[in-house]
Amino acid sequence: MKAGPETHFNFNLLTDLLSLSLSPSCRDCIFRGKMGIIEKIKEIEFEMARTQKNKATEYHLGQLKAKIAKLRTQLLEPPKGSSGGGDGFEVTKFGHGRVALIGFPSVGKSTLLTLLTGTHSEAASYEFTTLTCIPGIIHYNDTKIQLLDLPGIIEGASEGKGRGRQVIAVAKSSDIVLMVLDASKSEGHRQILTKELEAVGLRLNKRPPQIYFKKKKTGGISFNSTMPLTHVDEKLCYQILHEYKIHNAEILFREDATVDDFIDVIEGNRKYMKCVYVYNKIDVVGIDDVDRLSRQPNSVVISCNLKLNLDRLLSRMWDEMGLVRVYTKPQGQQPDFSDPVVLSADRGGCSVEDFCNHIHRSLVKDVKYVLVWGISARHYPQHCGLSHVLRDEDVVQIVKKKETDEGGRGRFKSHSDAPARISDRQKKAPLKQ
Ligand SMILES: Nc1nc2c(ncn2[C@@H]2O[C@H](COP(=O)(O)OP(=O)(O)OP(=O)(O)O)[C@@H](O)[C@H]2O)c(=O)[nH]1
Ligand SMILES: [Mg+2]
Repeated sequence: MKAGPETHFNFNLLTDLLSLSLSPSCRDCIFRGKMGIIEKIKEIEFEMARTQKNKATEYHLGQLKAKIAKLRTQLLEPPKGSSGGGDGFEVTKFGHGRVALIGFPSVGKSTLLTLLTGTHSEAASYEFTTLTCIPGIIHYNDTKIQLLDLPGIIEGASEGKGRGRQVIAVAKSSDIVLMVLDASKSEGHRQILTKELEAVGLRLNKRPPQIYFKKKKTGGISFNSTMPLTHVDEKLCYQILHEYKIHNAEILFREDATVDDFIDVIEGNRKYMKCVYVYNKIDVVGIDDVDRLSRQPNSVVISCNLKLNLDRLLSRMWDEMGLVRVYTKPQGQQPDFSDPVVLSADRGGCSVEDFCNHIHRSLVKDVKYVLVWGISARHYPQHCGLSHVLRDEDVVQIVKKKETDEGGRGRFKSHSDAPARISDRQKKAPLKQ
């Protein structure tokens, strides 16, 4: 295998590299390749910091942002010719949702996991107590939610410091992130962690930008917007597209988006996730601080040692996950409230069709209509079709098609019982003379 200095790879630690069964010269090449990209990013960041922000430098800054986004994507790409595996924390998905605990070392992630799930995870006052991913299960509202305790991450995690990249990869695979912060430490930690997660394409508590973007084969670039744009203009977009070597595309801005939003849309690999900021250790700070922290957006204050506010944390987590429990009701019987079908918008959708598919793939074609009781119904029971969107705690009874429903009745039947091939039909007895 020949690897030039530009080879991209996603191994995180130098130790990972040393454990590879590659020749020393090859390892050296890969290492230099990665360092090359990180250095290039640093150089561009330095140039951006030096450049004054004004109308004249706007286009230049936009181009630099696009360059950084491209390099970051390169950094995340698996090495050519490999399966992209590497040494990650593989934990099988279990339950109806997955929640990852992300935070600096020694903020109380393992203590929280032990409290919420009953699964023991080593907790100690020294940093980096946890070295791998430890899963636990929260039983909440008739559902099972997988909670993952992860090693602490530090600044520079997105570039591979510590085991940062593996940790962030697990965070990406989860449904929501609980960012655990130490209430007694600097508030800057929240920004640092958010920046680290943003650097690898995670967007916390944001919705995808309302920009339509489609690459084309010919026809040049068509640029349109449904409202006046204050952050970008046509020329800036052209320059960014030029940076990506895109010369034919259709673009429609449906909101007053920023340059970063536009780059996110071009890159197309961003993950938009909900995040709850959990301030732990409120037992060691004053009541004023607790009050201030609890008023920050998407924040919950807790204390693991005193078991304060944990029920609030669970209910907040539940709300953010948006799980929809649907109970089934067999015809003529009471609903089965013990075992709900759990749906969610992120995992396949919440329509009646998704509900049927959840029970069995072949069910949808047999459904005539469903009867729905609950918040989503206008009156009880409501006759609904497959496209009806269900809400949490709805009760559903499926009414199946009957034989006669398929092909009409009596002489309107679309298919008779007669055999399809004429040769198979029985001849009528000849009329008597
Ligand atoms: N005062 C106080 N200390 C706490 C609280 N929760 C946890 N701790 C302490 O914080 C220290 C670190 O807790 P851990 O649960 O190991 O923290 P961690 O985030 O898992 O740390 P790493 O695994 O190293 O990343 C332990 O000594 C805990 O006793 C709390 O609510 N209040
Ligand atoms: Mg831990």
